[in-house]
Amino acid sequence: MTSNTSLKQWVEECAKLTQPNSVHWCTGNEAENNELVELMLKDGSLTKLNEKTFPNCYLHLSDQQDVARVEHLTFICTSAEDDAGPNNHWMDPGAGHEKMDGLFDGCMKGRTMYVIPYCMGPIDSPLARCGVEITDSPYVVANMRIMTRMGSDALARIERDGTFVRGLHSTGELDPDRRFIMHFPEELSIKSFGSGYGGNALLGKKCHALRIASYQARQEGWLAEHMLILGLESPQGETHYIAAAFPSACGKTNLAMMVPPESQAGWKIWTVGDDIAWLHMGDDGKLYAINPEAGYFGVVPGTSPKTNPHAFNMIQKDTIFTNVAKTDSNEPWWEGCPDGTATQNWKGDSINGKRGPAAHPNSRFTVSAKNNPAYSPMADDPRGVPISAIVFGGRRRETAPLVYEAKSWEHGVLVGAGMASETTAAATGAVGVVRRDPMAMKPFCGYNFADYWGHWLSMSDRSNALPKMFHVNWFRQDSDDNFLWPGFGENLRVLRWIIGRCKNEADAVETPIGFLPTKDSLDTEGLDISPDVLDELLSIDAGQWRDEMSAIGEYLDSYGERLPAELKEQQQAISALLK
Ligand code: OXD
Ligand code: MN
Repeated sequence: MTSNTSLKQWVEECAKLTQPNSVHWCTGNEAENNELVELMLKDGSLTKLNEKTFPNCYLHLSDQQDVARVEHLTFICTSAEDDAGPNNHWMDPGAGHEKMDGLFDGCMKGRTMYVIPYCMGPIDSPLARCGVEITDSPYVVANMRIMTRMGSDALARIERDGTFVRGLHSTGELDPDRRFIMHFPEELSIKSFGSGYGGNALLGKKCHALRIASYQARQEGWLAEHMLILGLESPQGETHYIAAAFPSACGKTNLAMMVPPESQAGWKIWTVGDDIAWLHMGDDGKLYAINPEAGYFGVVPGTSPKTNPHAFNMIQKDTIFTNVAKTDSNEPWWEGCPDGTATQNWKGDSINGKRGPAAHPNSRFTVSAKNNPAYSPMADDPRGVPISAIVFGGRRRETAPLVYEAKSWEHGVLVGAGMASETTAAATGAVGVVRRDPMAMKPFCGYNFADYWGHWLSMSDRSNALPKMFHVNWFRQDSDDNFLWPGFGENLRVLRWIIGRCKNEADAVETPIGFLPTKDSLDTEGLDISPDVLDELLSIDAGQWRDEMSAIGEYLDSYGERLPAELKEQQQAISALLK
């Protein structure tokens, strides 16, 4: 229980509405976790994996219709529709509550209601914010314990601060027709019904740390972003921090945990975060970032000693696997896993003769950040880390060069706003279709993008010490579908150029779209890349860019009157240079 009366009252109201058998206040301690695991092993929602080879690892197979975020069922409920913007589905808050309360009515009958106090960010950080999730899912509790600082310490902070984000969740009957994820940013509250999938059900993550937090951040003068945070340490021991936004399932986790290849001996990458960054301006005008999360909810397929050795190693223990396949030796298996042979697929069926992937393409691992050998010692620093560079990136087979630097903060905001990428399996719907995904926040911005870009632009009125901004594209392909750039660990070469630019040490050529590396300033020694391919990676096609800029212009126009004039001016200036 708690001394905070508004929390007590809200929990009572939720219990009255949902009518659970009992209410359990989570402490986050080990005994509690063990009890929940036992319960889930008994009811079949978890299976224990091979204790010898995968100690303390479990497999959860979800409902087959509940494997990804559901953007078409995700709503922002603001009093004025235009405050949610064309980038969101909107519902009137009164109608939203009525709809959700109808679904929640009596939904926890026969179940336990868990009350999860959690803190997003280091528990003693002034940049952190707290929330409470109420759920009827022990799987959600076990995942929230890994993904957030959850339990007694968070409750104590909530009692000290007096404020918290309210999140009510029930898995309901998992009926896709009775599934909604609703956000009420003006009330700092969330209601999620009918899904157990991480992005829909672990309310601290996308719902709180991005949709609600982005709204709150605008009011309070900071930024809540879909960005990894990494530290790049040079052989001389100097570390620079980079925040990078990529759309879902485009390799943020891999980049944040990269192990430098032999050619880059002496360099080191430290992970601060792999998915979300909260950026606050310090008194010195620099942006300081914290990772609000405490664990990783990463895409499993493709994780191997080659693509991400740290992730591969860290998920050998203490991990909850969701929707992967299994071998005869009761070990998890996924496409790209170097060992074993799957005999059971993610649906729980024997593999024999079954078509399709064995592990679901959006199958996930949940694991504590403490398991990551590259976890930055600065990740728990309450002050956050100073950001030298902001990087935007997408999955584009053509048009976008390997890397370029924006000419100014304002131009950088346009680069972020114009981001586009091919869709992935992280959300339901078609995969591989190019769509605009500004700042990788299309599914996550809790208010009108036009106001959001205005908020980004306003940062430069407050500071002359903002990070430089860049755009990268690891995914260029030729007409035979071969990737032009080797990617993975070799991406470090690009990060080195980026930091070189921040230190005024690396050369560049100016083009209409920004500064591109000179051939000599990007280290390509030892890479098997022909001069022609390098040329293609480090140049722009004016015709393609004219089309790209006019598509960006049309997209910006769809935001109407609210669009900041500055953004359109940037777009027009670049279009003019391309003529
Ligand atoms: C995620 C996502 O799970 O972006 O991080 O979908
Ligand atoms: Mn994400």
